[in-house]
Amino acid sequence: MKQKKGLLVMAYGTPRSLDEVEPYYTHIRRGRKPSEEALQDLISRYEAIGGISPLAKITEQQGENLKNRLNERVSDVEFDWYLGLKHIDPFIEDAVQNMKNDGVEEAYSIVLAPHYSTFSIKSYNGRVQDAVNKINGPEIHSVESWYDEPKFIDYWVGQLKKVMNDIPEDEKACVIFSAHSLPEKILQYGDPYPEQLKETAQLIAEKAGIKNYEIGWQSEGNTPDPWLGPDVQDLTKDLAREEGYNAFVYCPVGFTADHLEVLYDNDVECKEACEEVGASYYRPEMPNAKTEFIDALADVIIKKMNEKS
Ligand code: FEC
Repeated sequence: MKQKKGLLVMAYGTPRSLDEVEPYYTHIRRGRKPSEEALQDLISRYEAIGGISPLAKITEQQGENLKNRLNERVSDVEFDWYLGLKHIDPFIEDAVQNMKNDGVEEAYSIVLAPHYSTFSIKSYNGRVQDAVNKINGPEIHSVESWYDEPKFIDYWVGQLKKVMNDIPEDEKACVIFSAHSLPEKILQYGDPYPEQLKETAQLIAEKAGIKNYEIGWQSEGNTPDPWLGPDVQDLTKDLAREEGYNAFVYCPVGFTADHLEVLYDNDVECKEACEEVGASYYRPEMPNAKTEFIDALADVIIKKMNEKS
């Protein structure tokens, strides 16, 4: 008989309607309501990408497909999957409680973001362990990062090569690899986030045979403290003016899905920066729930299972 195990798939979460934008934004701001101006600004960004983010649907498909792929590949285990979100229900704590209610004794968890930071993965995994301790819940083994997972690198190599092949010969292109910016203070604590992004970029660039590439940070928050830079839009303008690039290929490898930070911050704002300097804009497709990417995540979970045994 197959052993039953839980699979906790965690992601950022997104409002499912414009009415949910305010509570969602308040949660991101750790309980402080945004000003009316900031709220309207966020609503207008959702409107610009079609009214609402496709992220909720994509996260659901990623979790479902990962569970199915693991059940195909691991013959003696049957996984049930649970969705745990950072900033909207079902929250991470709800997922841990649901596992406990269903009698799950052992589970694996993964965040749908590749790079480890105290601000991101550490806080997801910390919430998992706090919830487990509180309800004496299932034993949960949490993945910390998967930024160099070979099939994940291969996914981006494939997409990048497709885009590079279509760039006309008279365009001098630069690839910009990026992740979500974080407050610069993470550097004081030796946070591995910037190094991991650098490594992801190097691995993809080497395998795709890309010489002209840079690393940038995007989507920085609206707070007075300094954030990791260079910001991708400033970088675009500086590189066009100083190095003569007239095409930019954006690879937001810190994210896995089409959502606001990609559909707006890249496809609207970076595109505007390109237009300002007369350069062409390109962006490879995001992993979403594509088979090759889901298989990479299955590898990550299987490695975690082997680590334990
Ligand atoms: O709805 C959607 O489609 C977009 C979802 C979304 C994703 C996402 C990923 C990350 N964030 C990270 C860090 C921060 C920090 C702040 C912050 C603020 C926001 C706001 C929205 C938002 N984030 Fe986000 N992020 C997404 C959405 N994020 C909306 C608030 C408005 C704004 O600033 O634009 C600043 C919080 C503060 O005020 O103190 C920090 C990181 C990731 C990638 C890892 C992950 O997915 O967890 C890191 C998707």
